[in-house]
Amino acid sequence: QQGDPVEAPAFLAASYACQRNTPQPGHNTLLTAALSVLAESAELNGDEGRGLAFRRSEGLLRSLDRRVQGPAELRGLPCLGDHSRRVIQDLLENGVSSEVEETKSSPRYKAMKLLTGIFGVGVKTAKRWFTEGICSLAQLETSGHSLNAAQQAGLKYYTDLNQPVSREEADAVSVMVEGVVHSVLPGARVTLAGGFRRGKMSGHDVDFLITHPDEGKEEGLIHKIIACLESRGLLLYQQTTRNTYRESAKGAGRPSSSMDRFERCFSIFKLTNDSSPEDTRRAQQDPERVRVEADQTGSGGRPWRAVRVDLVVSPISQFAFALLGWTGSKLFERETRRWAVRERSMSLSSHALYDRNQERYLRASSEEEIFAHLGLEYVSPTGRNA
Ligand code: TTP
Ligand code: MN
Ligand code: MN
Ligand code: MN
Repeated sequence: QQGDPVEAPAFLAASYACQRNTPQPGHNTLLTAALSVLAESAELNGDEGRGLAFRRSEGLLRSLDRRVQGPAELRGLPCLGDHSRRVIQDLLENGVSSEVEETKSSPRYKAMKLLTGIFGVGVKTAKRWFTEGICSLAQLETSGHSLNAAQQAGLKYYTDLNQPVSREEADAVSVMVEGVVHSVLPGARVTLAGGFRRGKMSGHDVDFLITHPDEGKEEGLIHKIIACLESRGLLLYQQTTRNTYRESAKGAGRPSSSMDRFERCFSIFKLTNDSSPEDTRRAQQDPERVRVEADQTGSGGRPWRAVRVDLVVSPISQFAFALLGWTGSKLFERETRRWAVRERSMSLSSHALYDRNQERYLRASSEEEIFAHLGLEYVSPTGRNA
């Protein structure tokens, strides 16, 4: 039973995910998938604390550079609570965890996953519907509930939006976005953020951060981008929010607040089947030709699919913070902010870094500088898959 104690390398003993390099997909996918189910189930129950505990365990296992073969190898590792250890032990010994299997097949988990899988539907709304006995899309449609615009779009494009976006599709969307942004504001910069910047091969959406090297030129840009996308018939849905961020003498706002206040747009793009990055590039030079080429039948009987796209506009002075904040993963972000507060007395947001001891903002023009301010070793985007 008692194996030799394994000396964990320093980076494995690190208890914050932002202290570790976490590549994709990791060597323990059986374990991380199982813990992810339990985390998700807790989150869908509105139990944030419990969800976070499972996410931290999952993140730790993702960062290991080898496959765990037995429970003895877990000794000395941080982040793993009793509950997670029990689940991992089950999986290592039996190849399956009854708790995870029961969770996955529970009506509540299945219904909540289905309902929150609708764009525009959060945990609170899904919970209310589930309590009323709604467990399927058909039941929701006949329930007589009035849905807001986002939810209507979410229902309409449900199948497409729940089909993962491939790397190729993300590249095609990049070409579309770059074309539009450069036509409305020459010199503006478009950067792919989110999971694709972390090197993931698929995602639930495509995230872009947009800025301009001259501070102020980016003001009002989101509306011009949307107008142009709409005139080209590329948008199926969009909801735009204006920038409400102002630096204050009191510091970088509530440290717990994860919502930022950039000009941004949650949207659904219309991506034609034949829009490989090359084809999309050609389409912008010769729209007529592609319309003809795209006239072939795709899934669902139409020659296009719906893709979720997030567009965020940042002033250049906040760009490094915005990039760090919008690259993720969500756990990596949470952990970086938690490190900042607890270990450095700083508050980090997607806009700024505030030093509470010095009572001043710390400037940065690159992610490397932010890590340096925080006293963290730099972790490249592909290592942030916690
Ligand atoms: P997501 O697009 O939700 O996640 P992801 O790109 O990591 O993974 P997926 O493949 O499922 O799309 O979020 C990307 C980052 O954006 C995430 O680190 C958190 C950040 N973000 C904000 O900062 N504010 C917000 O309001 C939202 C929705 C996301
Ligand atoms: Mn427990
Ligand atoms: Mn994303
Ligand atoms: Mn997103």
